[in-house]
Amino acid sequence: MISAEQLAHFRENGWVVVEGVFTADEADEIAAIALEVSHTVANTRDDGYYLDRSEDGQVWPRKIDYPFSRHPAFRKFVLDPRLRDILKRLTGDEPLLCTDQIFLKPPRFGSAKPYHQDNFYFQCTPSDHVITAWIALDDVDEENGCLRYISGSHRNGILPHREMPGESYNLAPDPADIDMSREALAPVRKGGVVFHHSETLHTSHRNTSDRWRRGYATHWVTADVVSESGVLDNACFKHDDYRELIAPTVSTENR
Ligand SMILES: O=C(O)CCC(=O)C(=O)O
Repeated sequence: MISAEQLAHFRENGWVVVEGVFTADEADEIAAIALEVSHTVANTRDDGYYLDRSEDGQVWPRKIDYPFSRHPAFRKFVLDPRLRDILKRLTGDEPLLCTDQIFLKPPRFGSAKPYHQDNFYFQCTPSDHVITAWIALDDVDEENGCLRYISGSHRNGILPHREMPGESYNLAPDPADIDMSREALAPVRKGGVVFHHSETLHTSHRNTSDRWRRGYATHWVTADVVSESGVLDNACFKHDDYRELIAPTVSTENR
């Protein structure tokens, strides 16, 4: 599922696109459930969270936190062996799902996410064993807000992050500390996955298209990872039924 070239790209640049991990139909199904679930989230969050509106005036949460806990279809989707096999190739060890989020950018209104490093929040060691797998639920390109990376930034350590003016939920490094000459775009078709190292600088721009841009971000660790932030305390892999969920299904038909 992941070639030697793709592995080398990940090691060199701190990110890589792998197309076709899931089918387009599988992505469509999860995208539709994400919209249903987002209505519940929109009704239970405070105002600061509602950044995005669609043309018809509907308000959408910028993201759904912990989708793993919100719907059985999400659990099955993110623990799929096709995804876990690639993660195992990237770290050399069994991947464990730590936490997850679904980012929603409605047509023409989806807001930007500033440059940041995931491990600024997670504070995990060793950082090489912490990887984000961002699953495209729509075809994603420059227009609707694909991920953008600073290639090689995973080798330069964590930059200080500060609150963005008027956006207390977004912390970002000083733009002067970001080498924009190394910026690369990561367009991907629905069902494809973009993998990034926990210390790779990444961002996404506004959705200026008339299409949705939904992305399911899953954050993975290996068993040796420790954290100073508490992110592991309620990790998905600590749920009672996690082992059962990743167990291979044995067919009883031919017994
Ligand atoms: O989907 C986005 O725009 C942001 C994703 C992100 O920051 C992440 O997956 O770590």
